[in-house]
Amino acid sequence: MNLPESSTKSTTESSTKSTTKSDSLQHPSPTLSISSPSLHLHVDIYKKYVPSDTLFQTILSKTTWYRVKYESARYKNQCETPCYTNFYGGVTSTSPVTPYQPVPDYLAPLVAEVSSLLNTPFNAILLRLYFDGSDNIAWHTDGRKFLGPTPTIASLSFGGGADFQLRKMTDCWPCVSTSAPNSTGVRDDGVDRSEPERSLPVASGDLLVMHSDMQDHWHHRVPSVRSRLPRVNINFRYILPTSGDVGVKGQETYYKYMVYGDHKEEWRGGTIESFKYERLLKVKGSMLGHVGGGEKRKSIFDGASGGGEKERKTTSIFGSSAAKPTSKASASPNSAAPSTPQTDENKYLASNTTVDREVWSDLSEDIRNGIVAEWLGN
Ligand SMILES: O=C(O)CCC(=O)C(=O)O
Repeated sequence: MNLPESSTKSTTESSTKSTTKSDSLQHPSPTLSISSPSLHLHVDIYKKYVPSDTLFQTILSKTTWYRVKYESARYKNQCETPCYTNFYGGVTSTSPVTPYQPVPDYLAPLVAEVSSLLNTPFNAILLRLYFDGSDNIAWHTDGRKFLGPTPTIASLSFGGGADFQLRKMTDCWPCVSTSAPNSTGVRDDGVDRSEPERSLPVASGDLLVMHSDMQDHWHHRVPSVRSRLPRVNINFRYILPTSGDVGVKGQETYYKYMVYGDHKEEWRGGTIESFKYERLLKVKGSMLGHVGGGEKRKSIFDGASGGGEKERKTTSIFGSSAAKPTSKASASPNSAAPSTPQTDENKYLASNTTVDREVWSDLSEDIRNGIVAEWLGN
């Protein structure tokens, strides 16, 4: 899980700080640059990009958090995101997406600063609160058509440290099945096992930037870890204004999966459940340092709280309009494109035309696995 020397350029000298920037934020050169065109791996890390934790404290005190729930209309069960989230911005404040949350004042200077640093006018800001070590985000790619083919994704961490993990994919999407390896040792789940996973530790104030074509070749995740202190991640993305309806739909997807889930009307009406950090501390604070348990609670199906909550049964968020196979062997082997690996996930998607691929790819691997397993009758 270490970076190869050949693909890693480390810059340890202190960087030149711009005199035209605000006091709280500086414009350094990357502390670490990983640039490997052959591996399609392009990551820059700016250690301590935000040197003080004043902004972290402001975010904790001001941000409203959602634990997004997706309900299955058919089975009346629900799944939840594995961390607390919110989303600001989008293509434009006058876009058809309503209600629209503008970037709040306390984040606007940061967005301007990171945009200036990376020469990208970030307009879609994803916030995540990993309250304790149980909270996580599963393997995924941030690649979406409406972000363009080589999106620059900036990821700023505050609070507890984390391992930002990367795995190389032969097929970034889809990526779920577990069929046997072929003669070259590559499984058709799309994971390239000939390349070791990478793990990049990120600490409070660190800015990690992924760029070039890596979203087409690498998944990333932040796994559960025992006893992690509260951690906030701000993810900066740029929805191309030229992406038209696809961009608007993408923006809606972000709002759905970061803010209101299947409860848009409650959100509009102001009655959807939301959380302030203070309240979470009161309700869950005493559990800090005692929950987590990494592997034990890695599944999103374990529920939102640090313990005590009953396990939830999870079923398809799409209402399972796909025809279930009568047996695994009979699951329409020719229904996907010839070049598409015949994974269970592909079979599910091939027989379920109502699933929006963009929405599907925004789901975490745990959720997708659960849906496919349910469809298979496991
Ligand atoms: O928390 C992190 O560092 C990563 C967040 C992430 O991967 C995402 O928002 O897509």
